[in-house]
Amino acid sequence: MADGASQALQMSRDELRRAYRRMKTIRMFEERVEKEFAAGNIPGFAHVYIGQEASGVGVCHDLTDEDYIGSTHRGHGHCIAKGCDVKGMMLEIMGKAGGLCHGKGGSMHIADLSKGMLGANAIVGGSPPIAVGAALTAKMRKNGRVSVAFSGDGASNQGTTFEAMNMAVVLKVPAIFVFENNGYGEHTAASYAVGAPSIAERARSFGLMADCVDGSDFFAVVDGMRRALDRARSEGLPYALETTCTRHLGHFVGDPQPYRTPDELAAARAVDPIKNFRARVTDVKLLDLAELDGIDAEIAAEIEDAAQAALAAPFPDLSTLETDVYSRY
Ligand SMILES: Cc1ncc(C[n+]2csc(CCOP(=O)(O)OP(=O)(O)O)c2C)c(N)n1
Ligand SMILES: [Mg+2]
Repeated sequence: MADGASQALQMSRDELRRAYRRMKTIRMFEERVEKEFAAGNIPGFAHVYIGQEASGVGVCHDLTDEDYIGSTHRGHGHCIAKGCDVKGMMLEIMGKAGGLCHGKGGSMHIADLSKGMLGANAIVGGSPPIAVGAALTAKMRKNGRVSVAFSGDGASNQGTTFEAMNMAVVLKVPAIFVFENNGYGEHTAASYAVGAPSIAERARSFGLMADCVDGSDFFAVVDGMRRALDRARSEGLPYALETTCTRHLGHFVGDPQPYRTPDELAAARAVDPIKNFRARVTDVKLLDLAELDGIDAEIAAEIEDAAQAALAAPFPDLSTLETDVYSRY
C-alpha cells in the first residue's frame, strides 16, 4: 500500500484542494453549530463530526452525485462531504423554511436527493437497510451506481445492520458498509460493546470482503474506498470498510464526558485529520500553507454568511405544517 506522501503525489492539486476545502468546511461548520446550539438557536440535539472529517471526505472522494449515501445522527460531515449546500444545511439545522428539507427535518434528518444524500438518520442502524435497498435499485436499473451506508461502532452491533449485510451478500448488490469506529457509542466504549475482534472481521464472517483503515488519514481512507469501489462497480458486490477515528468532543453538544479522563481526551484530540493533511500536502510541496490559509479564510466567510442567513430566516409557515411529512406516490 502506498504511503500518504506518494498517494498525495498521485492526486491533482484540484483534487487535494477540494478534499481540504471539504474537511475544513466540516470543521468550521461544526464549530459554528456548537456555538449556535449553546446560544439556543438550534432546536433538538446536535452531534458534531469534529475529528472524523477525513473519514467522510475520504469515503465520498470518488463518489458522484448519482451514487447514494445513507447517513447517521452524526451526519453533517457526510452531507458536506457529498456536496450538500452549506447554507441550506445551516437553515435546516435551525429549522428554517429555506432549509434543505424546508426546515422540517433538522440536524438528524437532512436529506438532499439531488446529491444522492438519502438522509441523516436518528435510528442507530437505520442506514444499512436503506443503502441495501438503494443498491438493489442500482443493480436492477443497471445504472452503475453504488450505495454507501455510514454507521458507527454502536450501529455495527444492531440487528438491522446484520440483516442488511447478509442481504447485500445474498442479493449481490453494490453496497458499501462504512463503519466509523470512533471508540464510543454514546458513553459506552467500543472496546466493551463490540464483541468481535474488529468490526471488519465480523463483516467478513457475513461473507463480505472487508478492510480496516486509519480514518484520520484521508489518503488511507481513499485507498480503502478505491478497493471497495472497484469491487462494487466492476463486480457489483458488497464491501465493508471500518475507519478508525477519534471523537474530539462529546456524544452530543454539551455532553460533559465524565466517562473519559483528561489524558484520554487530550490523546484523542491530538489525532487531527486536518493537521495531518496539511502536513502531508505541504511536505510534498503540492500545496503551500499560504494557499491553505487562504482557503480557510474563504470558508470562514462562507460559514459566517450561512449562519447569518439562517439566523435571519423565517420558520416554516403554519399553513405548511402538514406538507413534506409523507411522500405521495
Ligand atoms: C435504535 C436506536 N437505539 C438507540 C438510540 C440512541 N442512540 C443515539 S446515538 C447512539 C450511539 C451511536 O453510537 P455509534 O453508532 O458508535 O455512533 P457515534 O455516535 O459514535 O457516531 C445511541 C445508542 C437510537 N437513536 N436508535
Ligand atoms: Mg461511535
